[in-house]
Amino acid sequence: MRALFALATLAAPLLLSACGDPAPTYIDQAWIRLSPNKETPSAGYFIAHGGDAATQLRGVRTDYALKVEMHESVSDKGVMSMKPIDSVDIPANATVAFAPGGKHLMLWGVNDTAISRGKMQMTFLLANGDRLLVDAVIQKPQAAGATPPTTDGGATH
Ligand SMILES: [Cu+2]
Repeated sequence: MRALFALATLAAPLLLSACGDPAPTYIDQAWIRLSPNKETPSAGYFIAHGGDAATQLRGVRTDYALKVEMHESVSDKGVMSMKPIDSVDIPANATVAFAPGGKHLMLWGVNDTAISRGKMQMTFLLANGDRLLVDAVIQKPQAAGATPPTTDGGATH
């Protein structure tokens, strides 16, 4: 009887120490497809990796654009359109992709300094209170004047 009691008290600390550090949610592969003109918004993409606990992405902020929104592309009877979304579920241990044709960020007024640097820092706000700082690579549009030179014009001399 006494031996059994001793065993029970020994077991308690072992149970407590079994909890490790939970894996956090994180973001990677963030990039921005820069709009060819300043009047139309640019699009942002990334991958969210869920940690051990499910959470939600509640918004994205940056000092390097005037406004950022989360959007979802939807197809209604074959017509593509997009609508703003307030939050996105990030299930535990799952990945959620913001990718062309699906969920994406819209960024208005991307800052010239960020464009010349080729990247901008963004802050991802999670429902669990975490704020994740991520550098997004800015991909510039293909040069608009990339048409073949016409100096010869194909004419024969
Ligand atoms: Cu959009």
